[in-house]
Amino acid sequence: MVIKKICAVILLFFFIQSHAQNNSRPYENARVIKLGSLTPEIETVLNAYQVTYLSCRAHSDSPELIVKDEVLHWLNHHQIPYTLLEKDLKSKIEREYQHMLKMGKRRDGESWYLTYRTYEEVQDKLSEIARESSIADLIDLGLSFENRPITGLRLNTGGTDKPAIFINGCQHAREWITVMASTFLADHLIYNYNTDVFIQNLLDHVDVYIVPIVNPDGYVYSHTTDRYWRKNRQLNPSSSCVGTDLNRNWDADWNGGESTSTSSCSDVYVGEEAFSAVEAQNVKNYMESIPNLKGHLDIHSYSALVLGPWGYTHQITPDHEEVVSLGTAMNDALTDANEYSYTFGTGDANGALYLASGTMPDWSYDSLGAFGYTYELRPQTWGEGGFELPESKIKLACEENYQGALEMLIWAAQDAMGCTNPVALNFDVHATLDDGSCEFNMSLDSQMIILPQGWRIFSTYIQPTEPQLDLVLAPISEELIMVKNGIGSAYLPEYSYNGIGDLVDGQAYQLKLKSSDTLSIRGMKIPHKNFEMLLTEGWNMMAYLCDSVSDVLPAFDLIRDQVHLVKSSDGSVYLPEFNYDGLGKLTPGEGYQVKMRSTVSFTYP
Ligand code: 0X9
Ligand code: ZN
Repeated sequence: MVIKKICAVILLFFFIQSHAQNNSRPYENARVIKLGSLTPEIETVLNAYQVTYLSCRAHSDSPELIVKDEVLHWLNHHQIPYTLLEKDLKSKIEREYQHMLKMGKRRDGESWYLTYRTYEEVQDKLSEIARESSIADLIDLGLSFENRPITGLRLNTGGTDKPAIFINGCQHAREWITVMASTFLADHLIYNYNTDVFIQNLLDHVDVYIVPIVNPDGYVYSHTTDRYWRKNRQLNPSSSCVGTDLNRNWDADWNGGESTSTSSCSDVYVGEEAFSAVEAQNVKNYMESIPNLKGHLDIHSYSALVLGPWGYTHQITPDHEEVVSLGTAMNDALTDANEYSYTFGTGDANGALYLASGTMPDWSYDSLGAFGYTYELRPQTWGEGGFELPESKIKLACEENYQGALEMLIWAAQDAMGCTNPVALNFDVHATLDDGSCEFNMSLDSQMIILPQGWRIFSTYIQPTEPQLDLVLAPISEELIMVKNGIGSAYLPEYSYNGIGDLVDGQAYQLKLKSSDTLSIRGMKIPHKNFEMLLTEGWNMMAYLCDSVSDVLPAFDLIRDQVHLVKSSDGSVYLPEFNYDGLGKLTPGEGYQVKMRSTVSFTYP
């Protein structure tokens, strides 16, 4: 009786064991080889045997392949040269699983990065990070084909309109290190925010979105059933082959023929159409909703590369110089982190990789205008572990990825940082956060003008250093609806249309604000006592050029016979003909509509 029970327990144990993890099963008697050379004839035969291409190079000259003995026999028989890279793939995968079993329970702090983690463990980790941090929120990008949540973190320290970057791992299921590295990135940015002023400053300038697993179904499948699964798990109509290569399903040269296939059985299957893969569609929708997205990192493995746009053509982008400078900076940071050499390139990275159509970062660049890069993390070769980077190297890869990503944060932050004081000489209209670099010329003057909501006629006694009207009004551009001059030209900030051009000394302008604001203008004072302005017959928009309030009557005394009326923003008028003065004072910052009986030259007394 007791023995029976023990046997049952043992059997149950093996049953659970064998069902919990079978991702090595397809690799019974499988080996990895590197082919000497690949001809179209050989390729046809290999495809018939359904070999798995590890480097996923559609037309690599010497691909790395997973093969069974029947393929080796065929190669031997035809004297086709190859080198054996791995003679027992199954044990390699099983060893990795044993490591997860042994180390999996140690989850505290840095121990989490000692072994690879399941989808559930990653979900728990993200929730825990969000719960414990005040700057991180869980984000929900929708569901996968098999209804698993695609989840990530948004790091936001407050404020709006900040530049943002988006980082994702695991478009390709088997690239497990990318999940570890992107989780590590979120985890450590958040931790360092509280301890490191530099990181604090960076995160105060840039929002960071991190989604470690954009392909949950594939990732789970690579843990439970097939360690080298690459695609998602979407069913294909009228085919028994499952899955679309997410990184071929984006609408940038989709199905363009570079490392692509229209066969649903291929590892680089492009899908029915662009965004036919549920996960690509959902992640796309989310990315499109991020305001101000400046950069994107799509984390893959393996090869130790940094790839900039474009990946589908050898042509260079219009931003090539900046693409290269950021790419090189990131590549150096990845390399320097642990003195492990990474290579940067655009296109096929000078032959280090291959061109690829329909990839995610190319879509980010082409459709969102965000600089999209691919990282291929450690190792460089299959010999160093391939997709199964040894657990002892997980932390190293994570640190490299962290340093590389930091360069993108610095780059994105620089865009936002600058001198935000409009009165400064080096005022930067595009800066949203002041970096303390403002320089002031103390011999210059400035005028503060309080502007109410709605219509108002304004003028200044300052000759602005930068007279372009849109620059003069940049500090209030958020509130500004439109500006008109006396001859019917307009400046419309919403359309970035400046039909007025430069602010003209002595002229007043009508402007309309959404709500009241204060404008400060810096430059040289207009010497009003020498400043002659022409008041033409009919209506004029006249500036007030003195820096203090003065009475209306003496100001117009010399030309009062030619003046029909003077009117201010609030409708008060001065009618010399009737000796009626509803205006009283002329005020700096205000402008006046003046109707003349004839043209005269006028100077403020
Ligand atoms: O083929 C891919 O999708 C990526 N490589 S992987 O081995 N992780 O599958 C590379 C895509 C980017 N390629 C270029 N920018 N050339
Ligand atoms: Zn990949």
